[in-house]
Amino acid sequence: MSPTSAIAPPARFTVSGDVLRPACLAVADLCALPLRRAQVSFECATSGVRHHRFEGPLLYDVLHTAGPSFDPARRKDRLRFLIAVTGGDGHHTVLSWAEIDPDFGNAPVLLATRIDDTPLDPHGPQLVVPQDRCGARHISGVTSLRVDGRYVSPGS
Ligand SMILES: Nc1nc2c(c(=O)[nH]1)N[C@H]1C(S)=C(S)[C@@H](COP(=O)(O)O)O[C@H]1N2
Ligand SMILES: [Mo]
Repeated sequence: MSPTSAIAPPARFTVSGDVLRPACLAVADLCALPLRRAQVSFECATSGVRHHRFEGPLLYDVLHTAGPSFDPARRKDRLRFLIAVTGGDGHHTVLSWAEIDPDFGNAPVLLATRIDDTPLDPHGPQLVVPQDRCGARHISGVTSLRVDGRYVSPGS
């Protein structure tokens, strides 16, 4: 094995859907945004209580950079937007835009670039939802962030 073959290429992930600037990014691209740290504990249904330290930008900042296609002047217009986050193994979750928007839930959800001081470049970023008691939304190896603004009440 040559010395370089042990170095995995950086994983890439997409930011797509109802955004003005869709992108295919690497973890290194996230480091251009302001980075936050979070120390989290969560309970896994199968492996018990886990503790991790994460670093990365706010998910809000990542998606705001992509430019969700709502009317920024109308707060109500943001309420129909969802964010689908998917890992390379198909594990996924959906958040609402309002959950992370500073005008609404303002949850400090991160898209981590490091876990426990280990860079996530070869694996892809990890979703970090510090307020969650359960670990299931801490999706590792994120391959896709999809913004979807089609959610309106039936009949509206
Ligand atoms: N991609 C991916 N991320 C995932 C999961 C998964 O199955 N796939 N399981 C989740 C669950 S249920 C838990 S409890 C945590 C466990 O994280 P840890 O083993 O790194 O502590 O990862 C979460 N992230
Ligand atoms: Mo879990």
